Amino acid sequence: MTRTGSADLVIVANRLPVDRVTASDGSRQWRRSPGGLVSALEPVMRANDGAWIGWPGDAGQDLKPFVDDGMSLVPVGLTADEIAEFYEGFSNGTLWPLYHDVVAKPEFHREWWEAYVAVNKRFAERAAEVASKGATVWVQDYQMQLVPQMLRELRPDLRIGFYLHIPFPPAELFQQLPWRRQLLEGLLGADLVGFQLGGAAQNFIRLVRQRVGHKTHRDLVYLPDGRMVKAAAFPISIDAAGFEDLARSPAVERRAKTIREALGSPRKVFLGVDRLDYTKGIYPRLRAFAELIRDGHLDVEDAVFVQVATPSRERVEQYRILRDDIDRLVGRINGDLGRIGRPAISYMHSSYPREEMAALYRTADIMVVTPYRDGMNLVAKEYVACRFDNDGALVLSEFAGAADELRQAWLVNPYDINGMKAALLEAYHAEPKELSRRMKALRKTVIEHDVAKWAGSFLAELAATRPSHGKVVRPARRS
Ligand code: GDG
Repeated sequence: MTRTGSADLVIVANRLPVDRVTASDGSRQWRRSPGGLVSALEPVMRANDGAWIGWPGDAGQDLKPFVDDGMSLVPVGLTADEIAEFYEGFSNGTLWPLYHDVVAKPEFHREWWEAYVAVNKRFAERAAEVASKGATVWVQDYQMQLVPQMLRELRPDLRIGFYLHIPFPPAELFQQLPWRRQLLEGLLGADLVGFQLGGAAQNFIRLVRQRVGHKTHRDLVYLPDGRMVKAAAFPISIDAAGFEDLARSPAVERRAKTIREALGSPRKVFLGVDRLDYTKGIYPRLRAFAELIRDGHLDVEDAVFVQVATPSRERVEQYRILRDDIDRLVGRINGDLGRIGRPAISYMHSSYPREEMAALYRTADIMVVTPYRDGMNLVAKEYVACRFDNDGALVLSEFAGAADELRQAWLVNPYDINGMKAALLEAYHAEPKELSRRMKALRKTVIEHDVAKWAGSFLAELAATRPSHGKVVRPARRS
């Protein structure tokens, strides 16, 4: 019999919402890592004696649970081998490329799978210990797909939700996975499985019918034991008001002005902001921009492309190759097309505080978001939230989940360089009236559907899936 804990709401995610940092006096401290998920869940966590289970981000330590700023945090340690096999291996070398249209080739290794099973088990056991009787547990993302089933076996009294932040692939691709059935069964441990888009939920339902043989009807799976599992779309969003407030602050406004001057006060600034990831389509977007200069449609005196690529998964081979490819491309473009003090591309491989991101969004006349495949893409929504003057243009890939909602963007196919060139040029020459018409509509969507609404609707739906079962999550208290 597993001991039960006191948390009425438990979040299980690969990472804790804090980072270990070394202070100036050499002591190790926790720093809250800002992110939409944390800020959306914080109020509801406080109202429900919430606990967050996750990996602290470095090897070996098994730290005691602790309270940070009113939130109970439960660290799960990973060994160096587990980081290599569970995290860099199965999560980021197998599932990530497989779930993103095999943009890169997924690798299948049995040792990686075994590590994935072992780590998911550890997370499920921790969740079983901290959850109170009848509590709600919300499991996050592709690193944790076996947790719902493992947890249900340990604690059938719980109400369990799962949310996938990345795309869920069509059956034709998912089928490649040697452990396809185990992953589907893992997810079916949840009462509600949430996806970014309706198409992903349908892919899941179809696979469950074909591969596991359960009866399904529309968005429901009927299990032999009488339990039902619902699969539905909950498109994630951002703290839109928080971003807008930041963008309106005098410090950010001043910084945006300084950035533009430092760039040589060009007529128009193009901007890309991404984790340095092969799914994000950084390469074709820079090529499209460079060709516009080479062809004489744009001039480096008038236009500059600022690309921020945040370091990511640097120990994974494909990410190292990508970094070299982008370095080489930027070097070649600037070598061929730049003039003294006027590079065509201003490239930063670095991460910045939130204020600097807001200042960059304020500086950018044309935001370019061109992933080959993306679950949602929050950068596109953050840009829109910061454009309170109703100006600025968004060029957005059709293959980002965000394209489903942000219809008034200039939508592009990142595989079609000529199409992208035409859209970049159109956005560059767009009249203020056209920009304002589009941006107003985009802003309405982003402001009305923020991340608090996303979390609230998922939790409400989860509570409704088994109304007579378990405790009901209390809504966040308004401050
Ligand atoms: C996954 C899915 C889905 C980036 N650089 C810096 C920085 N960022 C912030 C951005 C944005 C976030 O990171 C990136 O979110 P995205 O949605 O663009 O992409 P992924 O990291 O791939 O996220 C994605 C998301 O999960 C949520 O479900 O939308 O599809 O792949 O918020 O602003 N933030 C700071 N400095 C940086 O240098 N402070």
